[in-house]
Amino acid sequence: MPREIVTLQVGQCGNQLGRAFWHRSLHEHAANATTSSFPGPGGSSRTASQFSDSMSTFFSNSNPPPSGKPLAPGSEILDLKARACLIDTEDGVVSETLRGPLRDLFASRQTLHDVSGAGNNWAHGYHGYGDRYEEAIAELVRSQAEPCDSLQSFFLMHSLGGGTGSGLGTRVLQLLADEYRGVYRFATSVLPSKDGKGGDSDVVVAPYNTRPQVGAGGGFDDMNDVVARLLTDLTASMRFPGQLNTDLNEITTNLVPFPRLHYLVPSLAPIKTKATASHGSRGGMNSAVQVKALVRDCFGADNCLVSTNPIRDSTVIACGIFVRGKGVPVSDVNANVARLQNELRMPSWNREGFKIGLCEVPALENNVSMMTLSNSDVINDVFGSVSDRFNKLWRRKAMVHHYTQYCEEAEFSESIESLAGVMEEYATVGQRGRGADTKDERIWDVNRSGAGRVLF
Ligand SMILES: Nc1nc2c(ncn2[C@@H]2O[C@H](COP(=O)(O)OP(=O)(O)OP(=O)(O)O)[C@@H](O)[C@H]2O)c(=O)[nH]1
Ligand SMILES: [Mg+2]
Repeated sequence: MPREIVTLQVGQCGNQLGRAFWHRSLHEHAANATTSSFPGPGGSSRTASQFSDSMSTFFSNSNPPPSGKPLAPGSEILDLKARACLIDTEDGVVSETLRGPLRDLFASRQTLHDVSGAGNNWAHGYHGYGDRYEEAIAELVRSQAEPCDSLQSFFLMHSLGGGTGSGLGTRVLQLLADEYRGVYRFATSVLPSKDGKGGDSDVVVAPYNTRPQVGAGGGFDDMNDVVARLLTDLTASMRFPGQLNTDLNEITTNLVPFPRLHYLVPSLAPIKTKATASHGSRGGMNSAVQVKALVRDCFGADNCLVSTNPIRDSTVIACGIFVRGKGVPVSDVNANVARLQNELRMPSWNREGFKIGLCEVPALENNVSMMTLSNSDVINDVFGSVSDRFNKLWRRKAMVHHYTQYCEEAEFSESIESLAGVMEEYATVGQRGRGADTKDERIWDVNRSGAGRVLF
């Protein structure tokens, strides 16, 4: 039986990502819906869509108000609601969601918003709004978590460039860690682009907002849809049948060998956005050739959702490979894993560090598709660039006075140390992957209640 996931979307980007995500997951479930007979008026029978087990991961179903009685899987879909909390310190984006095409999925009691925003200031989001709304957010989360039979995980969607998603989002992650110890947290974090081009050139202080967390042109819609696909693919094999089912706990356990090294870099193949939907079909290829081509794409630079060097040139500490499509043989995937074990640089203690998921239900646009999540030292490219941009401002103490209205200057130094520590740990594991065969006992030190974080 699938287990529930509660989604928290924080700030503008988080809420816009959330919209794309709910739109996609609704369509995906509609495309795979089953119908059943339900009692109609006067003892008659009628057919209607059934609230399935697989839908219950992301959605709840209940009798319409005033009864509001929760309905179990197998019931007729009556009042379908997303298991979600919509949080922002401005009201524009959340209100738009509540007026838009997805409005029936959210009750207003699932939302929490203020009016004036955190003004692109991490400290304002974390300390100012965090202190003010901590209790209310805890209550909001409880209202979604308590009705779950077996809560598996929290999804957090946010950006790291502004003030609310990054600051208040961090606060939310801490709250979840404190209050739901055994429940995994999976954060989808949109990073400011490296070169300041694209949508985030508006946020000069983005490096300040990004740094404390880690101790693109083309418009947001396409990008948000790619993120939505990633999250539906990530959970496909726990929601739908397949030859190799994986749930989020297994993914986190396998991909996060050390608690601090929990940054997972995603790749998708094919990457099909609305703009490119008519290109790139691989119809007609046999499965073995197709899977090999998808693997090649995922480990190259073009299909990686973070702009870095190709994954295949990095040290890969652990990797998840998730395939969606009907009738893809496990042997085709295993053959590629065997090849990757030889080709990739991996630490000697974790050559087996692949987690595979195989889901029979294809993604919406493609008959066969693949997503990979790599825990790799390639992430140091990204952290290094955030660091450089941070230091350019920090050396002159530029903009710091905006932050010290809400926090001590010492927090800056602590976050610098924290990020340097993570980078060093990645570099050390990466070096070991490059040669020295070191027996590292810490592989067993898996942080069972740890968080995974997918970066874009
Ligand atoms: N991918 C993507 N990025 C977005 C979206 N909206 C904003 N961003 C990026 O997010 C960063 C700004 O963060 P926002 O999410 O707007 O800020 P916020 O969390 O609402 O915080 P404040 O407005 O400062 O209170 C910039 O880097 C933007 O480019 C979106 O819908 N998709
Ligand atoms: Mg905002």
